Amino acid sequence: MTREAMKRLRSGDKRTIAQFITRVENDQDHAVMEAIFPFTGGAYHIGITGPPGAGKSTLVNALAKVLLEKKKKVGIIAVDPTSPFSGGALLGDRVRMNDLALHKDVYIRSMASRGSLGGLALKTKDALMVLDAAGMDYTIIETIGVGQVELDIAQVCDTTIVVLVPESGDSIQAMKAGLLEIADILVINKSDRPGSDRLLTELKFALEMREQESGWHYPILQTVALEHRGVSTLVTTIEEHEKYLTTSKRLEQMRKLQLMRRIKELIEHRIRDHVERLVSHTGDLNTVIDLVYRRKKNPFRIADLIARKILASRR
Ligand SMILES: Nc1nc2c(ncn2[C@@H]2O[C@H](COP(=O)(O)OP(=O)(O)O)[C@@H](O)[C@H]2O)c(=O)[nH]1
Ligand SMILES: [Mg+2]
Repeated sequence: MTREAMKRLRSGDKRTIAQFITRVENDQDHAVMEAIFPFTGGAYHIGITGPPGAGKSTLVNALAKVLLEKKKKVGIIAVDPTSPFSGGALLGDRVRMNDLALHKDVYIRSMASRGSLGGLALKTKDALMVLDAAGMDYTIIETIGVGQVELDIAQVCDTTIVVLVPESGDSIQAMKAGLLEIADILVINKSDRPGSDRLLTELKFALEMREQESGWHYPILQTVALEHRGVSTLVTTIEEHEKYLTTSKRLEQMRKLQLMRRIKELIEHRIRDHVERLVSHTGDLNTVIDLVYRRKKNPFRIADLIARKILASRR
C-alpha cells in the first residue's frame, strides 16, 4: 500500500476508508494492519447491542447526530448477521442512516456476516482500527447481542450500551444472554410505550449485585430514540464513563489486555500455519493412519512424536 493511500486514509477520505476496510475484510491483510497500527489508539469505541427491533439503529443515528454537533468525527459499523445487501433489516438501517451518511464527518459501513462464518469478530475489530487510523473521534458498533461474535466485539468497546425495550420478559432474556454482564450503560428504549418504569425497577434490582463490585455505578437510562428523547443524556453518560475509565486507568488496562490477546492470537495463527504446512509435507500421518486405525499404533504417542519433530525443525 502506498504512502499516498495512507495519507488519504489519515485525512479521513471516505473512499479510501472503504477500500481499506474491504481489504481487511477480504483477506485479513496483515500488511494493511501493520501499516495503520501506529496511527490507532485515538478513537473511543462505543458498542450498541440488544435484541433486533429494540431501536439500536435509530439510537445510533441520534447519537451520531449529537456527536457531530460537538464537532466530533464518527465512524459507524453495523454488524448484521442475517441480511447481506438486500435484506430488510439492513435496508432499514440504510434508509434510517441515509441523511447521516451524507455528512462529511461520518463514515457508515455494514458488515454482513453471511458467508463469512469465521472471523467476523476479527474483521470487525480490524475495521474499527481502520476507522481509528482514519481519525475518527468515536466509533459506534451496532450488533445484535446474542452470540459469541457479539460478545467478542464487545470486548474491544470502551463503553458497551445494552438496549432493551419495555416488553415482558426482556430483562430476563437479557440476563440469560449475558447482556447485563457486558453492559456499562443500560438503555430502555421505546420508553414512550407502557412498562418502561417497571423494567427500570427490574433492571435496578438485577444490577444491584454488580454495582458493589465496581467503581462505576451502572446507569439505566430511558430513551425514545425515534424522537431523540434522552439521547443527549446518553451522550453525557458515555462521556462520564469515558472519564471514569481514563482517570481510573481502566481504559489503559483494558486496551493493554486486548493488545496482549491480539498478539497471542497472531502468534497462534502463525504457529498453526507453520504446523499445517509441516504436517502436510511430512508424509508421516498418511502412512501411519492405517496402523492407528488397526490399533497397531497409538494416536497419543504419534502426536507426541510428530510434535517433537516439528518443534525440533527450525522451519
Ligand atoms: N415507539 C418507538 N419506536 C421506536 C423507537 N426507536 C425506534 N423505534 C422503531 O422501532 C423499529 C426498529 O428500529 P431499529 O432502529 O431498526 O431497531 P434495531 O433492529 O434495534 O436496529 C423501527 O420501526 C423504529 O422506527 C422509540 O423510541 N419508540
Ligand atoms: Mg439495526
